[in-house]
Amino acid sequence: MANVEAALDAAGLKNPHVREYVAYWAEVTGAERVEVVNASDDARLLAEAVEAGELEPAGDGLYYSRSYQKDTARSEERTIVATSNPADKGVYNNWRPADEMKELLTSKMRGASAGKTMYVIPYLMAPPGSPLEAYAAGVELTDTRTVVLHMIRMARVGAHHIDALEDPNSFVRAVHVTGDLPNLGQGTPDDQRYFVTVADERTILHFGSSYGGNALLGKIAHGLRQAAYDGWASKKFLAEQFMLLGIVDKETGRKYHICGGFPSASGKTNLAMTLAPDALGDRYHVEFYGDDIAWLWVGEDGRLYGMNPEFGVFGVAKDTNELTNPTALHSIAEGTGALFTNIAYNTATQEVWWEGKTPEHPTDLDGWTDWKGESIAERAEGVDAPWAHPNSRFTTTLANVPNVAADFEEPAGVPIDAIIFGGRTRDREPLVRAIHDLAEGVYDGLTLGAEATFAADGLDGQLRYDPMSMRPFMSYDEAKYAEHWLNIVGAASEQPIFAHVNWFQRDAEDGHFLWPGYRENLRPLLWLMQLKNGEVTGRQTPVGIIPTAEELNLDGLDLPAEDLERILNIDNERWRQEIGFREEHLQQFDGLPEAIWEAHRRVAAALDAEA
Ligand code: GTP
Ligand code: SPV
Ligand code: MN
Repeated sequence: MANVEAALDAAGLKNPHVREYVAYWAEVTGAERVEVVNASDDARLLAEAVEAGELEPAGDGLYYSRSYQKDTARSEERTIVATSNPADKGVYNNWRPADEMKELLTSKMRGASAGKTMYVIPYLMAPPGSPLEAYAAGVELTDTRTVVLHMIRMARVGAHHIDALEDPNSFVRAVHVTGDLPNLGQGTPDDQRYFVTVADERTILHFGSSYGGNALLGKIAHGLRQAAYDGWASKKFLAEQFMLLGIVDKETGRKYHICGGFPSASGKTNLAMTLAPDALGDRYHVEFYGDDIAWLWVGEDGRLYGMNPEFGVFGVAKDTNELTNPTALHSIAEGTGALFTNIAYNTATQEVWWEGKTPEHPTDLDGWTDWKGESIAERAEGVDAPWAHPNSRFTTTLANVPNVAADFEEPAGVPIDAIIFGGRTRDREPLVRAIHDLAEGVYDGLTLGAEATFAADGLDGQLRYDPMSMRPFMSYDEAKYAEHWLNIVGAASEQPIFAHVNWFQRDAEDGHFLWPGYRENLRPLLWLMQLKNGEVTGRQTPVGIIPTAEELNLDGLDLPAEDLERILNIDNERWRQEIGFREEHLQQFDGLPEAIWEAHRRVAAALDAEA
């Protein structure tokens, strides 16, 4: 059994509530040792992980790891938000009673870290000094060293973050126990994994994975689920799966800030890290603030502010290359300390590769292993499975991103000019449509969706709705969530403009993307800022304001006229079908604010009038 007191003393960790919490879970999990972690322990922990074979060197200051083959992504079905109030049950939060879940998770975790070290990771999900700092402190306990190394990159880690709390008992208790991965029945009726946030007790209990958001508990369990609940309970803020970027107009000296939600794997990281297209680079500069989470609140001056609570990026590797996302490549270059998970690795040369890194995979197969660790050269004839897992990722700190904003750690946050939503939609959704009205903007967010991944998942043309891109992170009743949105943003003295964007419309015949996407995505955002400034008027449609072809800055971009025509128009018939789907979707949410229904009826009536 671990000598907890001695370990905490040695780390100078004095907060009595933290000490009690660590001692309790050390006893439950049966960990052999306890070790308190600070960010300055990174180099030693990396060396230990390499020595233990948990990480492989992947070039100078770069590291590679593989997760267990059945543990490669979040599992929404196994994720639960528990409270003691049945009224918190929503459609997406898989609500369960807090007592039942604490008992179940305690039984799963009992003795499950025997023989292992329990790392104590004090962290902060905010820049120090943030007005929301009180909601940002946490202590993760984990039995996996690579999780610690990820946390050091993704959150601000150090004992000082929790020793000086205003209320010493106000920190999130985040317990991660990996479990016996080969024997957890992942994806079977006997699945043993549970990812539980006990939101009204600010306690997170995750069992049965060591991957991504299942295991790095500062990120989505705290930064999204717990924070969304705290923001609502306190009536103070919103916590959303949003990217956050700045656009500097070097000609006028003005700076704009845009945040917005796209469902998982729909382009947040790519948009936030984007560079201006070459032809526009002399005038505009895009600044990176965050790629996955934004907390939003109304500041003392009455404006809406946003900040990224994270310290790093956990980005999708697939299709990241010099053309699509050069800044992402620079942020994981040699010397950055980046970690790669589940991509392909060359055991002889220590090189890494993923689909889309280069147009073709390396031709010399010598030494190459796929994400499962199997030799590519020795693959059976006809096997052409991807070398990297589709959800393979890179992990790097914000400071490594070349276009990170100079003020990214500014505790005051940045004023928000626009809130955008974007799904993966192959038809119907134009390149951009702008919305001035708050209720209609919130309505648009609530009806955000992406194409179902598998055809069998839904009806033809029907989306998998993902309100505000928060479906997997929703922690309380959706009707109350909508109301909270109207209240928070409605309280701002200067209203942000809303917009819906779509980079993924395809040609019905040959399936090509009608819009080139990536760096070109700056163009519709520039139009949106011009619209907000009253410099352009666009064209009013039943579903929002769409740019005219003349208004969109297309300098240096060669786009077929018929493709442009398609992405700047709406298909009334498809939209009227969509309205029917939306009605069913929204009816699930009992007690939705009347303002949302009014927006829905207004849009529906405008479409009918034009039919
Ligand atoms: P999570 O981290 O899962 O929340 O994902 P994300 O929303 O940050 O998505 P990300 O930016 O990583 O993009 C996911 C995938 O979409 C990647 O494979 C990108 O290459 C691709 N993608 C991103 N932007 C565009 C675009 O403008 N056009 C096209 N065609 N693909 C894009
Ligand atoms: C997502 O799935 O939206 C992610 C990755 O950002 S994870 O942290 O695993 O949730
Ligand atoms: Mn995400």
